[in-house]
Amino acid sequence: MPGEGGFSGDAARVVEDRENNTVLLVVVDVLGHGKEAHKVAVNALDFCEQRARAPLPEIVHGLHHHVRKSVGLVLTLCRIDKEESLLRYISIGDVRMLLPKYEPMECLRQAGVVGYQIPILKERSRSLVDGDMLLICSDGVGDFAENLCDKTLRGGAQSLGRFVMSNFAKDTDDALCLTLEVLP
Ligand SMILES: [Mn+2]
Repeated sequence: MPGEGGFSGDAARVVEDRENNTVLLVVVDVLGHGKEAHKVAVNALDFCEQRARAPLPEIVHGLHHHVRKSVGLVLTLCRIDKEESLLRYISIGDVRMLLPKYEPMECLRQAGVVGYQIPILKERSRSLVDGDMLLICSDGVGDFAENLCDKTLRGGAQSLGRFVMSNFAKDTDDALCLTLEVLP
């Protein structure tokens, strides 16, 4: 968000586990803005990275207790199993995850704020195919789904991320878009 000295309460991390052939993706949006929110966001990502091999509900539960005394956050946490070509995820609050390409879908989110109140966590899954694109966006990114076309999707994950951020990032909130492409 402009005027926060470049500090963002939105943050993402990708943790690759070569031994298990999995990738953990974390996107958090901490309530509030600026330096303080950024500190909590980095702390939350570190927490998730340190537990990268734990079951997803366990990570979210642990994080809920970990940030309880600071400020709340919303998140999408997912793990991709490359061997099974499977995406497992938990999404709490307003961090959208979309797979716009084959069998387009928006992943289900549960209401709640990690650190304040979380629901009974439901891990969901969906299989991935080669060429699949995945976007995980904070609510600082406006609605772009209708503007995704073959052309924007063909350019790969980086150009898709750039397209979304340059056209749909709001200047009233922090904004983050993590994009991923499944390569054969
Ligand atoms: Mn936000």
